Amino acid sequence: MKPLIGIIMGSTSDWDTMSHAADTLTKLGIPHEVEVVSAHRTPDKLFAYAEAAEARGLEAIIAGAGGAAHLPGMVAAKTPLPVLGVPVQSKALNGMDSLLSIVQMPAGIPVGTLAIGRAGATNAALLAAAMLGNKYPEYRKAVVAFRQAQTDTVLAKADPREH
Ligand code: RP5
Repeated sequence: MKPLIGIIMGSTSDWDTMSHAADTLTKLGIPHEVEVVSAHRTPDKLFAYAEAAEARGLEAIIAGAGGAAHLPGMVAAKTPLPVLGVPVQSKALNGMDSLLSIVQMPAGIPVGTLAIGRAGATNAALLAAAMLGNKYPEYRKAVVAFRQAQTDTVLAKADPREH
């Protein structure tokens, strides 16, 4: 199936984090692609990827990066598709650098910014799925089922001593 969501990241070292976005989309049955696209190491590839994304059939892009994390903002500048940014936890500043450089976009080019690290990657996938759910009833159903399963799991293990 043609991918609907593009997951990109600045480095292979981001995969530990961004794999949670891919795993979540897989669980929901949403076709996606995964690729390393670096804003500063492969800037021409970044432009080509962002410019071609809509015509290739992508409907949203999840972009993860760490440090001076300009990938999500630059991608958003080059595509009309919604871009969800995931701040990867950096070694030097624990991801505060990533978070601030992704979330503080000047007015005019938005990046929907998620939490630092694994939670952000997982939630980026869930948010992308919720967006797709406006158009594809099967993905809306998949998100509702995911949430119900999560609720059932918590309710079934209410005593923390049993974990
Ligand atoms: C960013 O620099 C990447 O998104 C990564 O989080 C960070 C470090 O990259 P590596 O030096 O590990 O390749 O571009």
